[in-house]
Amino acid sequence: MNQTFSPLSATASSAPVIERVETVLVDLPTIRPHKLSVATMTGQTLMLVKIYCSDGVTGVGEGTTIGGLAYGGESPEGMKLSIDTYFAPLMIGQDATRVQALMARIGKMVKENRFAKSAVETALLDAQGKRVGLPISELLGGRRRERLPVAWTLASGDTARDIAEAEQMLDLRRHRIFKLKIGAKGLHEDIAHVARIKHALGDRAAVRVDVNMAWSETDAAFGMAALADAGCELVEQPVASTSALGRLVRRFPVALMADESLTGPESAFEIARVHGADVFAVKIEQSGGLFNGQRVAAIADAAGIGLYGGTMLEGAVGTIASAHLFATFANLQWGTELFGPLLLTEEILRTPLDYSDFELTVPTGPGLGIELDDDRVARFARDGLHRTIHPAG
Ligand code: MUC
Ligand code: MG
Repeated sequence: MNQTFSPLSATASSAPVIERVETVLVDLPTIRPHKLSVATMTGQTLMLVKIYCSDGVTGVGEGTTIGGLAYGGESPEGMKLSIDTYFAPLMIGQDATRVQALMARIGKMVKENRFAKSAVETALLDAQGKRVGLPISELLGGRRRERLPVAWTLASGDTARDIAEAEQMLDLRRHRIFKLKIGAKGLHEDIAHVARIKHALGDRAAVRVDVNMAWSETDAAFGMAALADAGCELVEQPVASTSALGRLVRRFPVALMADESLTGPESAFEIARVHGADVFAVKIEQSGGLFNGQRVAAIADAAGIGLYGGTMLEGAVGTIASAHLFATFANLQWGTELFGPLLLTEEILRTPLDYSDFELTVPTGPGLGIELDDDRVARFARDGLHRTIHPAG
């Protein structure tokens, strides 16, 4: 009775162990300013974590945020500090093959820190996949699709420029689903912006909006009705409060998607319980890792809630970790927005990702199935503190 079961103590002595954990901040410029209601980004900081194991296998994971601390409670700098100071000592010497058990060990000693946990879990899964010769999607139960539809976010802050950008994406056959970032300007101005873009694109493209919680409930009631009239098919997180989402859902002929309210399985269950959304934007970082992302998807499926593969504007590593997860979902009714690497000016992979015919190909190699270009990473690694994020306005 007093004997506690420790999965880690069952480890065979020959099992590979974690020898070293390294973190680095990589600052990359964006191709244009990316304007959200919470911040304007002119660059993105990738927090990369590399795990070195005693069998010579290494794994890589990534954490990002949006606008530093403007989106949530974690920052790339904070993730680096947490991993270096608190995660790494819990990991060194532990069996590298028992990913869930090791994440549970970390979970006991580290509360919250969902983004950092996602980065570390990704690195452990990458290493384990390489070790056993399987892509991460297969470690997660097996992929159901090889390619994922990818939306693009129009967020230049200028309607004519957004229309030109959308036309270019259609011509290139890169994207035909567009998410518009609104909420920074007045309600009427925002609605007119969306209506102009939808009018210009017509049936050639789907138009959705993300308000990033900027509206009051009254604004949202007016706004959702007007957006539905303008031909917008989905409104993402118009308000901050989950109960307000529940009061807005199904009142207007436009789907309502939860994003910021969704912080892992517990919140997913709560939103499902109050029927607070039509769609969940699942993000590996917001969920606290890939396994938790699977749990969120299972809750959505059970509740009849649609699924969308979300992004925290990750670079290639976080994007492909997300892609492996989304490839396993039974339902992915609303596609994905895994365009993060395309928003950055610099390539950090040896072989670039395959974005073609409106979709992203999920790599088939072991682990993540991608290879970092270490020289490129070193070139953009932070040396001193760069300011890559500018406040909204
Ligand atoms: C968000 O809130 O969804 C996703 C796409 C994008 O442009 O920003 C993110 C964050
Ligand atoms: Mg969002």
